[in-house]
Amino acid sequence: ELRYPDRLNCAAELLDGPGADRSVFHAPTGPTWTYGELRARVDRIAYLLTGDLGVVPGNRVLLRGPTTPWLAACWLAVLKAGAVAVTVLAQQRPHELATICEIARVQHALCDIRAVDDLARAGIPGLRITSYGGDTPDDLLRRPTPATPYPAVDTAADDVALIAFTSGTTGRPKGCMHFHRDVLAAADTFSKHVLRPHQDDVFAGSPPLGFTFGLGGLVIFPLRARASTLLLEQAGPRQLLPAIAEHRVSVLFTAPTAYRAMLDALDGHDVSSLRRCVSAGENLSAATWRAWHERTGVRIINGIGATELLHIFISAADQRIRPGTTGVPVPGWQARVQGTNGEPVPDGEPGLLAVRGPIGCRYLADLRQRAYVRDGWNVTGDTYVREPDGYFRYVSRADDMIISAGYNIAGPEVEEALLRHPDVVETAVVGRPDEARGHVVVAYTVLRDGAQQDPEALRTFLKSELAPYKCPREFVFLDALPRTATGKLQRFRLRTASDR
Ligand code: 3SK
Repeated sequence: ELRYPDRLNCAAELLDGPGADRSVFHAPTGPTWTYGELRARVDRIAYLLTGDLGVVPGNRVLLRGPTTPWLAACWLAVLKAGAVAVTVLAQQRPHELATICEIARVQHALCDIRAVDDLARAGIPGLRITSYGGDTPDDLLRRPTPATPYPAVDTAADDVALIAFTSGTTGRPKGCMHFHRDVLAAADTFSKHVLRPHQDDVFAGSPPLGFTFGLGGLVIFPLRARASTLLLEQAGPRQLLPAIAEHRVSVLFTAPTAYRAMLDALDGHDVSSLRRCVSAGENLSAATWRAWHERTGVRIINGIGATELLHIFISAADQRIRPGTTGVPVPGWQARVQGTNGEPVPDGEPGLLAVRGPIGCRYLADLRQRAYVRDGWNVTGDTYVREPDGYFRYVSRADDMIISAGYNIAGPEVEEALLRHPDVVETAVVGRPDEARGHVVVAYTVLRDGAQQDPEALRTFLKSELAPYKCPREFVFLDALPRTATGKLQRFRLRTASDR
């Protein structure tokens, strides 16, 4: 069981420690920061927050900008000053930002100068925006501050440190509140027991810091391990591959789609520095796992996490990894598969995934809390099978099940089979309402450049991989699949397209 002192400021915990001259942040442009430099910059920002800007403990501070060392420093400073960080995604548009500020009652924002216009355009009543990274004298980073260390605000372990917003794949955003102790608990469970980083590791990856997958993988975990991290503003597969070689990245966080795209572009890139590769955000197919292993020798650590629970709670490491499954509960977490009323579901049969552990879902002023937390278990909205030996295998999001002519068909299972076809880059399989069958299976598919759009060839291929009733009746070829700002597939948009 994890135990933390009653009074705890997680930013101070992450920043303080030996080795002030060790590297912490690398960026493609600009010098590497040491832990000592980071601490001094965080202290300057914390002084400004609680001085010039009038922030008091408990105030919510919106953070917006590309992934840079300064954004990470602002996040740490907000927490060190006892305020609450509300980190948003660069892609979020003015009306979404306004909703988030309304729900979280945000009154202050620290914003990269390059992202200020959108935020200002949102016209959020009472919001004081302070920019950083510009060259005017009122820029956050140009103001004078005391040279002495900033004493961290004496927060309680269960004071709120951050509010992470999730829109899921649809609906009004929900703010998930996380405590100071939760930040350390995410590191002291998944990172400590599954990832097991060491001080010489260099972390990098694609998820933005506004997504807790990125916040954990690119800031919290490396700092907790006194390792360093490469913060990339542009972190698509085309930027990641050369960056891995140049900075000798050893721990990579990204999503299955990026692993597939990197496989296509791997030739000529040196990825021999990689020691750990983590995949989350979406289900990782066994085909992608095997292809990555074959080409790089690295066994991808698959995982499932949730913004509600901060980070990953089911995963597996090293020889315990079983391709095609997510893994087992991370030490400190419990998981089970249950029915819609919480009743047990036998091993081998699909049901709803429910988990509990050191971090829980706490939506800010949102009645959907009652659906997510039932009898002390967090019901994540994923359908899973628990295998008799305790491994958890992803089936679908609870609403991705297609019922066609009385058969239950899991869209992701059909997708996994289609992805084994050499011409298929991405695919999403959904149900289209149909009078005779209830639903029919439709596959929205992105093909490799130059590949022929041949539904019959794909159907013939699938019939050798799957029971015929699971094979799509229809194929729709697209240039790209609709995704949320955090890269999650928006199946509902395809479903609505299918309804027409
Ligand atoms: O989507 C996930 O699997 C995830 C993983 C880590 C942290 C947060 C999330 C949503």
